[in-house]
Amino acid sequence: MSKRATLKTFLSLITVLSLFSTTLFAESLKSIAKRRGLSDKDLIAAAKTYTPTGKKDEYLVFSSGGQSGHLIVYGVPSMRLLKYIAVFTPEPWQGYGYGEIEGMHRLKEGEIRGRKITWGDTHHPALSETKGDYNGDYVFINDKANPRVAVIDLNTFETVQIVKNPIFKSEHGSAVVTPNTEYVLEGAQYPAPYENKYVALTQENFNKVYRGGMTYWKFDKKKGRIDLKRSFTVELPPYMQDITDAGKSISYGWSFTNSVNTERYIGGYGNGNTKLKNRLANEAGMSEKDTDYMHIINWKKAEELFKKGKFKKTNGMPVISMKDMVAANALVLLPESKSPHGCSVSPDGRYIIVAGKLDTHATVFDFKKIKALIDAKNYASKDAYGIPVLDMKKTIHKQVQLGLGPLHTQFDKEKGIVYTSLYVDSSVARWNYLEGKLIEKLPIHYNIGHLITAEGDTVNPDGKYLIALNKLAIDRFNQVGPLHPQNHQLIDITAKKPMQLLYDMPLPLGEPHYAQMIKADKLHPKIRYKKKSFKHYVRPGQEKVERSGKSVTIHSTAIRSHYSPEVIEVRKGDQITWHITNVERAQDQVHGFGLDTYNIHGSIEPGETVTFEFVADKRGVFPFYCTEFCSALHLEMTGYFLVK
Ligand code: CUK
Ligand code: CUA
Repeated sequence: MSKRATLKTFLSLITVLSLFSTTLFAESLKSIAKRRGLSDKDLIAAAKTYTPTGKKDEYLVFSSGGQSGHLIVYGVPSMRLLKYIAVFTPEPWQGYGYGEIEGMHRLKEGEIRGRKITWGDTHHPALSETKGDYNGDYVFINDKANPRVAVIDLNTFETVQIVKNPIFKSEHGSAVVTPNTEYVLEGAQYPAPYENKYVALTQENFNKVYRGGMTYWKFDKKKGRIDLKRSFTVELPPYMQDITDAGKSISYGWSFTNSVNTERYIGGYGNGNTKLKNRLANEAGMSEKDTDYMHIINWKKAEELFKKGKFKKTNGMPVISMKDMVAANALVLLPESKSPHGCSVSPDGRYIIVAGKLDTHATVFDFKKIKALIDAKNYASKDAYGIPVLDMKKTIHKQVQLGLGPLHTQFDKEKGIVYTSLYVDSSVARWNYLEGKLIEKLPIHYNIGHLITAEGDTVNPDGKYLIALNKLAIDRFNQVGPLHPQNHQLIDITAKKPMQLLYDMPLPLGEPHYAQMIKADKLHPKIRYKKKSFKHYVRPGQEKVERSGKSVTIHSTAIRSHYSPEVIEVRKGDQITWHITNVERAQDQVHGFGLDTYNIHGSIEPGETVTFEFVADKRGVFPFYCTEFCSALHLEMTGYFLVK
């Protein structure tokens, strides 16, 4: 055949093949849809979320891990899980709490009053911000149960600090950052005495000694750590402070915190009485009044008071009194529909949207009006603690009927458009808060708590995707016993109308509350550690075992596929300090280190030096080995630790 004829045959063959393959593909797509019972809508949803191998996600979500005490990272739109970051809870794979000294130190740092705490109730992650936009440097997360806040460095996705609140006994409005991450906010929840003392639960004591509060943890950006010495707390009444947001742009310098139980109801079960009799149960007693209070705090002024030394220390925490805050006109209360939950500041900082769980409305407050009243000291009344109270009517921009159980709100790219979760209705409301108009509702499954949109709480929301963080899954997944996974539902919000449900993702790790969605290209995590950045870095060839009395220090290296040294002999009772440097440079070449029955496990990442400390308190022969399948000869990556 001539060259030209070959080409001709080849071309016609390609045409036939491509025709054949399109019909084949079209048919098979149809037949797959038929076989699996998929509608056209389902196929579109699949195409919008399916992410072929090797392709990356546009956004990353940092979700609280609820009672697991971890932080969960997943991608959008694929909804693929990427990482559980160990924060308040031991996690062996990452070497967090199993002998690796970094993780041990973190958990030690989180001990409260000498008690080791190995769980946390994480609710609200907060990505660090610059000028009100996520900068991708850090993420903070709170522990509601044991009032603590953690700092996670997004260079390594590792927890680098845990601070504990020395005066709160629980917290909730946290973690929240101010627009330049000047402060990380932590609001108390269940009022209690600041001191760690017994104070009988009488109404009088409750009113006088029990307290709420708002802590402003100073974040040192250079060090990447919270600076305890520059942090302070504003004393608040024993109202149950709840969700908090920081002001931005025109409301910069202020923070807003909802509350419930401004009735200061202390419960009907006291003094061993388990019968209700004439007393009300908590849920009724705490929602007797029609309104509760939003706490409006000028943290810039509080900062000035702190710097002037206008505080008293309790358990080492500087506390600025309500009296001093009121005198500085820096603490004001604003009535809001009773038992509110969400509190969200608009991207331009002007509006604060509050949704009351027991009210079908969302209220849009206008900060301009609030500020004018505060500046003029135009107050309607005072509460029992002498804190001025604003006239609610004078501060409202709009009140919009959305449905049953409105909770949290996030913002769209388009001005005025917001999304509010409706817990009781099990739906998401899309509405316009500037015009005060409900646009549409989308049913979700089921009982939504928080919802998030892409960068939806920043000065520059992206819109695009919405995720419903549902509380119940019920019948959405295969049954796995009475305890079900959580259900995060991905929703497409690019069209003006309607919203489209795209994907259900089960999350079997605690009950996440809030999450944040950040553009993936804002994150620049490292691939390997700089070996020299570790004090105990071990250079290959310089491995050794040193003894000084009962202290044995092992300087060892790990590389595919051996540890050096491989055999280590010590005496019973020796105090062991074991440094291991992973001298690998290649991406993802991680070595594990597990030691038989000593409850020691670690993760040694490329370039990293990890240190283990323990006492050789059991005699015997203990194999150690690499727990990551790092190479073909990974099983051979082992050694013996002998204790005589
Ligand atoms: S809270 Cu759980 S759904 Cu802790 Cu933000 Cu509202
Ligand atoms: Cu190193 Cu397996």
